[in-house]
Amino acid sequence: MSPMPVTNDEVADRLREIYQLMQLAGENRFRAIAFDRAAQTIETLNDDINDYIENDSLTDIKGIGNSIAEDIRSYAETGTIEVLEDLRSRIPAGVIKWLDISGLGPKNIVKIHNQLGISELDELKEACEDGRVASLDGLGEKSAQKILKSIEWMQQFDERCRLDEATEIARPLYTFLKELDGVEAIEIAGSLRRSKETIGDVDILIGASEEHIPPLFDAFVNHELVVEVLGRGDTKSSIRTRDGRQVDLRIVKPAEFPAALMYFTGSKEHNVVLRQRARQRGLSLNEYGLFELDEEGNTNFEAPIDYASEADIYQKLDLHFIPAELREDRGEADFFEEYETMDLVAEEDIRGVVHAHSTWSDGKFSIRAMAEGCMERGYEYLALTDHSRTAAYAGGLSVDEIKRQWDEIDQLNEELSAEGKDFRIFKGIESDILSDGSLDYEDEILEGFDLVIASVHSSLGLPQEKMMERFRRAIENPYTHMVGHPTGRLLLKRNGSRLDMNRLIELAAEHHTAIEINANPWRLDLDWRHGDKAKEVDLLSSINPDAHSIEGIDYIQYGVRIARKGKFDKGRILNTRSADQFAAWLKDRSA
Ligand code: DGT
Ligand code: CA
Ligand code: CA
Ligand code: ZN
Repeated sequence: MSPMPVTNDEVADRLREIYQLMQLAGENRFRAIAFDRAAQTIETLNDDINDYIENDSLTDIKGIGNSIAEDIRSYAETGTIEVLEDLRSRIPAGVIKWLDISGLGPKNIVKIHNQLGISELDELKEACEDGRVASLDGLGEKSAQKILKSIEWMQQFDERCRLDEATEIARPLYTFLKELDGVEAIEIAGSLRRSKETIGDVDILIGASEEHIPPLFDAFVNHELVVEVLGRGDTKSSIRTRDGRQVDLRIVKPAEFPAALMYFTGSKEHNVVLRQRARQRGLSLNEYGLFELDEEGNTNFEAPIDYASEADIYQKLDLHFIPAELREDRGEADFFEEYETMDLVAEEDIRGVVHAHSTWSDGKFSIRAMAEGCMERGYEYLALTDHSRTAAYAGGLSVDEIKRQWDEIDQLNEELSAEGKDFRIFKGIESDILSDGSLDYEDEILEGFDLVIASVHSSLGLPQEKMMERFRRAIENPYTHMVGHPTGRLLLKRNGSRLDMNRLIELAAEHHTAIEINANPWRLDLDWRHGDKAKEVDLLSSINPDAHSIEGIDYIQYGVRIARKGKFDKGRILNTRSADQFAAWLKDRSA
């Protein structure tokens, strides 16, 4: 049979399902993990998986051995994988959801499922309430209550939250803890420090000497935001905040702080690479520090290596300092072995606000007010991009309204200059990409804009081929400067369109069209996982707040974090340029 085209994401999803089911089936842990690893690799692959299938070169992909390669081929040829079908026939789908219950491991899941014959979340809840779970060997009433509580939290809140939500939760706790007696060092760690687009729990790390530890934990668990103490130990306490989020606080000796920070920043995969590098150098790296290995290859805690910072530890591993955003085991160790810096874009590099809406469409403020909001924040220009006419639900502009808006912008620019303000407003539009890939106005109108952002706002669910065709036409349109929020995803709410992102990025780069990094924390789209491809083809981007209000301008901070994670240097981010340079690029993109 000849293979059917599949998407990278589809293949990754199937492999991850195998991983989850294998855990529940009690299969060999390492075999299960291999599927998870393969899923991760394929999710971030720079090329189309179909090419590997056609060329019979799947095993060239790191982490894909013969057996998983065979599974992928079988999926492309038959739409199914034998091992997956076998697992599915043995384990009901409902039980997979149980893996998300904190404090309930695969072994107990299987025990409950087998002995009580239940597989739905609601059935599990009932069994916790009526004593059936408590009656099982090795579980008991306490476990049942714990599971029940976790299910209730899970049903009330998503398991993960957005980057902005986690930032807002961490900030008051961090500020509060920082001022307490005995705190010698404090940092946010975990996925929040790594700027992931969604966060499981917030991790905070403190360096303090022993006598300060108990009062610090007391202060933490009694903070006004805390509604539940999940655990309290000698080195770690976990709490639940009002918003239902978990925060872990760990306190270590000040001397151990850099190593602990490195460890608890993760990612786990990055840590694995660092530990391997340590071993290759006769050293042992763990959360307590860096030590020599003894003759048997065990950590010699009597022989610690001196360090004063994370940078010192990296140096002992023959690496330059790796920014936290990049610690995902995506080639960062190889890069920083050779180079000192990736020159990642920083918040203070951003000079202009690109992609904002006003009351002309669905924004909350006038153009003047938005411009003032930009100036207050120190920005030098605003590229206003209200919605186009097809986006009627969002107050999209008719041709007549566009002409009037242009007059208003001309007048505002004159006023600002008369007031002695060095600020410029560009005439932009966020044009819908229609179903056939054309933009929303005739060329004569499109020509009149300084900036055209082309975005999809309808029929997001078309088949991949149709979506790609729409984007191809939009990208090839000479009036399109930039693609807006390419996938249209809403984090934790709605999946994005099915796209071949690698191809889309190549197309955009070929046509000198930029793809924005939409900084709205619901979107963060372009996804940072495409950063390697973007870097490879020199894709230009712009960190765009998609602001519908003055406060919305501040979303730029999240976009910068994602851009850094996506390996963008300042040179590839258009709104780091001056107003004149930005204007010059809008006029002639190949220059
Ligand atoms: P999250 O909370 O799901 O968004 O992701 P993280 O990365 O914050 O994960 P979390 O909170 O479980 O742990 C924080 C960091 O601590 C993690 O990135 C690496 C480190 N860590 C935690 N548990 C382990 C472990 O079992 N093994 C290793 N190697 N590292 C761990
Ligand atoms: Ca975490
Ligand atoms: Ca944690
Ligand atoms: Zn939009």
